[in-house]
Amino acid sequence: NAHEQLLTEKEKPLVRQLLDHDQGHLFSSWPPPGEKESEKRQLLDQLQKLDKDYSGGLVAYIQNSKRLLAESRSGKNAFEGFVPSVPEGKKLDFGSEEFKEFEELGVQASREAAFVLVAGGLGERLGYSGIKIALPTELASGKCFLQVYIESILALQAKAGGSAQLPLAIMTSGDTHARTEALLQDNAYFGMQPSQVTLLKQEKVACLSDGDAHLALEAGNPFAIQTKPHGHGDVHALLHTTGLLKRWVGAGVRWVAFFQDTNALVFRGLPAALGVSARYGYDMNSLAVPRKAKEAIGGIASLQRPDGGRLTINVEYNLLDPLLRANGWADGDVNDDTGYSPFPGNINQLVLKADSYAAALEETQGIIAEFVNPKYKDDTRTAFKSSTRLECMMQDFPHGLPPTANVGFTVINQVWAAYSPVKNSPADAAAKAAGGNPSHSATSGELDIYRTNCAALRMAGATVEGPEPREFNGLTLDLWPRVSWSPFFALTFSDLQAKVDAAKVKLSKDAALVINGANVHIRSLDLDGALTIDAAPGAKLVIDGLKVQNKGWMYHALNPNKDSTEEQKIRGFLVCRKETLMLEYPKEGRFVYPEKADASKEGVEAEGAAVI
Ligand code: UGB
Repeated sequence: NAHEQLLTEKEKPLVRQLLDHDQGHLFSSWPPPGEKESEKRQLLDQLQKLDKDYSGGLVAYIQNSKRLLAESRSGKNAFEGFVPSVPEGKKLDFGSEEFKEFEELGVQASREAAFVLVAGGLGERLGYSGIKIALPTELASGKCFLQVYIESILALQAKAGGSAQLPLAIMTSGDTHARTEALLQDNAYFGMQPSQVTLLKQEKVACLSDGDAHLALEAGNPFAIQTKPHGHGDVHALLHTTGLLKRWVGAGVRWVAFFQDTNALVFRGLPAALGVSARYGYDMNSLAVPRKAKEAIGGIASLQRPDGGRLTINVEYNLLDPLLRANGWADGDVNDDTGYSPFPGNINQLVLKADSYAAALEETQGIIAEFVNPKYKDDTRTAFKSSTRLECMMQDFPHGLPPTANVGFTVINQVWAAYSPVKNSPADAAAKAAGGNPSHSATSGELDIYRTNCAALRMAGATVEGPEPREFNGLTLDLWPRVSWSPFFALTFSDLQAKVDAAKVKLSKDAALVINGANVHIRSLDLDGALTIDAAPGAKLVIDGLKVQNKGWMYHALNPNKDSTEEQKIRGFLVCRKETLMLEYPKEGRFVYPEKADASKEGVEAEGAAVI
């Protein structure tokens, strides 16, 4: 009461509610009016912000915390009473006729798609100080993740035809927001219209100091509440509270595709997954990977709920084995005769049906399946070792859907084709590899792009030599010819087949080939060295009868005694460009390279070649 005059009219009900919800400790150590007024104002401002940033407000946060903390104390298992079975979904072989058919369906469906990139996480686990979407996907082209994603969406937009500009939302956080904005602005949005892109900034939530959901004050500062990230599940609440999803639906969006910050290969699988969603009308479709039993990724399972309803959802790997054993799977989480777990691996790349998604968010206010994970001091499960907070994960969205929802998955059987994220530092990656797990490092992320491109070329009929095993940062991985092409050149497998007469293409084991240009056609190429091709959108270039032999590019393991950049350190190598044939066509026109003797008759010009 003594501080009533300090409160604005808006703050009064909030403070009253907080007192009613047992949060008196926030104000109990306040000195008398007139003392530390600016510190008190800071706390009041922060409370207002926490109230505004949580869908439902701070009191709802405290109520949700009390409920979840009580469940946690009683040891309730999130899947208690649920009976698991193998879910239904589509399994596709990368590059097969069926895969191409679904890619084509997906391209059509993408006319009515919007895209969401969750990029609020920092690269601490990776040993990188910048934002992860600014990292080069591979050093051959040097394109960063954000550029690859945006070019993929623009390529889909161009392929789908029509006048629609496909929208992209990027979820950022306090850690990544300013740098994401700067990356877009410094690079002219990588070709997108700025109006196509919406940044949604996630905010941190209040920490809780005990099982009664008392908000935790900073140690040594009774005027500040501790905060921590709420998790990537925030993306649902943000799409709801900003009204963005509703606007998209109003503008005709039917599908919303989500992806993570560092998987450069996601668009090798996403068009097919969009096609599967469109064909089967899935409310939610997870692009998934074959999962080895006990691998440390969640498994997607179909669960019979105690109320008889059905839920198809990711079950984290530590919960899957006990859940299976408790339900008659005597051996728990084991491979079947395909050599993989029957439960596909979750990789958090999701396609949601926009109208049922919007209805679910309306129903839940976007707060879906929060959980709390306190580290208890002892078995009484009362005191915490350190403060905790509520968290949420985007893949838990099916909890927000009705039991009748149509939830499935799309697995690309070739695990390398659509998933190789860059998550782990060199030391953690080496430890994972030693344990027989995928290393998911900057090294494997880059080498897997070359591998996928070479595999696709081989499947199309090209002769691709290699690979050669190499050791970088203590990981022994296959180094394939360094092939990189822009999504405008080829987004789908059919594009690649249309652009390359693969039977007449040969790459030596150390070849490097970088292609930028929507209208480049390779009729025949024998490459033993390095070739880069840059053709402007209006330049139509045909490569026909080209034989390249030059010193090319060397991928050298880093010398620990020499200076290297962070980008080089996390991959363990650098590229030494000795000699490159560079073909550059910045102007409109029709070109053939090498120039034919009768070029003038064909009305084509040859220019733009330089050897550097
Ligand atoms: N992210 C945010 O945008 N905000 C946040 O608060 C946190 C993260 P991580 P994680 O690919 O195999 C996920 O840290 O959470 C973004 C799935 O939960 O890279 O450990 C962040 O920027 C797991 O089931 O991954 O694990 C990034 O883009 C499995 O699928 C994304 O969220 C695993 O990914 C993921 O964050 C996987």
